[in-house]
Parts: sequence; structure tokens; C-alpha cells
Amino acid sequence: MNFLPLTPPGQTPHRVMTIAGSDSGGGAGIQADMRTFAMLGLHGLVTVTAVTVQNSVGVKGFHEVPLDVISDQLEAVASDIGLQAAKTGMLASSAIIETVAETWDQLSLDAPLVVDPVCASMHGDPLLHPSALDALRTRLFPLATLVTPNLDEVRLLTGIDVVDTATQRDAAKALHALGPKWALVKGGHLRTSTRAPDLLFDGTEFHEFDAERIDTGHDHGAGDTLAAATASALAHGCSVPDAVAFAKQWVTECLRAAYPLGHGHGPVSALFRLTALD
Ligand code: PXL
Repeated sequence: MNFLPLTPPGQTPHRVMTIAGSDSGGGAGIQADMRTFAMLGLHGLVTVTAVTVQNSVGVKGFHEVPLDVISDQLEAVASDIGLQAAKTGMLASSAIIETVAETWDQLSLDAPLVVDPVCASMHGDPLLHPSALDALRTRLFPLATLVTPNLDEVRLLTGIDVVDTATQRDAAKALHALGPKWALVKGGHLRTSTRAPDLLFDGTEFHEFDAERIDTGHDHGAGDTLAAATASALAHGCSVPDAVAFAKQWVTECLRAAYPLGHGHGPVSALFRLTALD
């Protein structure tokens, strides 16, 4: 695959921010995002929203970061370092979503924003209070350049059960109607398909992204990695369809390189890039 352009040593790389939760197991969340940013040659910035207590078996609980600390992280970084793109992951509550949306608005950031509407871990442990779905739809989606729900999140956000191409199109239209410039309905969880087709919609045109389905028991952090790679490509000025096509290839290679960890599910691995450089 083709990677993003690298910055020569000593020069400042493009900056991309993750607004997300910490995963103590290091597989998903901020840790996965930062790994993808680094392996793609970008400088990663962080606004931590919540600290999860988890391992490869499941999420034991999480602690929300105080709202002023969330807005202060974003402000401190934006006013000094600057950023060319951002992505959101675990936001935990409607108050955190409101805070992120309000701060993003106040800072008038002219950067693409990828919203990955994380609702639960792969084990089904909740990472977002159910009452916060409305804040996601009404406050954050209208600010988004792109939203990237998986099929479980699509069901929660739109009520649509995606079972085939027709319902995937309906879901893309329903998501786009909530205000983002683009909606990506990820097909990775579409068990009827032997491929993993994703569908992108901008209100006019559909773009389909096909990829080989990598059957691995270790796919922790796959959604985060896709959104982080998309934001990285957008930071470099790629169009949304090009950024999604790039990220899809990236996450496919990360899935191919996924490894066992602990007693449960292992993470996808952006570390494959190091062997590609070897
Ligand atoms: O992969 C979704 C996700 C995002 N963020 C955090 C997580 C998870 C999944 O477990 O723990 C912090």
C-alpha cells in the first residue's frame, strides 16, 4: 500500500488530535489512535475524555475526566500547537459531548473532524451512557466532516438494522440527514457478507469501499484505527473518499498483523509499519 508523505527529521509533522478515552490494555482508544498517528508519521495530540479500566477480557469500569479539564486540553493545544484534523472516540456522556462540541465551536477550528460514535466495547461493555445518543446526533454530528459508525452504532443512532446493501444505503441517508458532511456505514460486522464493504455518502453520491475480510479473533481497536487513519489522511489534505480508501487499506493491514494479548481479545497492530520499513 502507499503511505502518507513523511516529514524530514527536525521538521514539524502535521498534527492530528484524538478526543477519546484511554484503554489501560493499550489496544483501543487513545493508545490505538496515537499508534496509528505515529506509524503514519504524524504528531498526535490528545484530549482525554475518560479513563477506562480494562484488559483483554473486558472493561471493568471507567472514570470521566472533569468537563473543564476536557475543554482546557483542547484549548491549550489548539491555541499553541494547532492541528490539521481531529477525531473523536469514546465520549462517555452527554455532558462530555456538549463540552467537546461547544469548545470546538468556540475555537472556530477550521479542521476536518471525524466522529467515530463509540457506544460499546467489542465485549458489549457500555462506553457511552444511552441517554447521550441524542447529544451525539444533535450536537456533534452537525460539526462532523465524517461519521464512522459500525452496524451496532447505526442501529442505536438511526433504528435501522443493516442486513444488506439496500438497508446500508438507507442507513447512510439517515445518518447524513443528521448533519455530517459525509457518513460512512462500515460493513465489517455484516455477517452475511464474505467481504467487508463500507458505504460512504455525501448526500448525493454513494462510494463503495470493498476490502478483504480478515478473519481474526483479535480486532480490538479496529474502528478507532480506521477513524485515526482517516483523520491522518485528511490532515494531509486528502479528499474524504481518498482518506477513507487509504484508511480502509491501513486497517486491513493492521487486522492482518493483529496479535494475541492476555486471555481475551488482542488488538489490531499498526506496528506492522515497522516491518514494512525493515
Ligand atoms: O474500540 C472502541 C473503544 C474506544 N475507546 C476506548 C475503548 C474502546 C473499546 O474497548 O476501550 C477507550
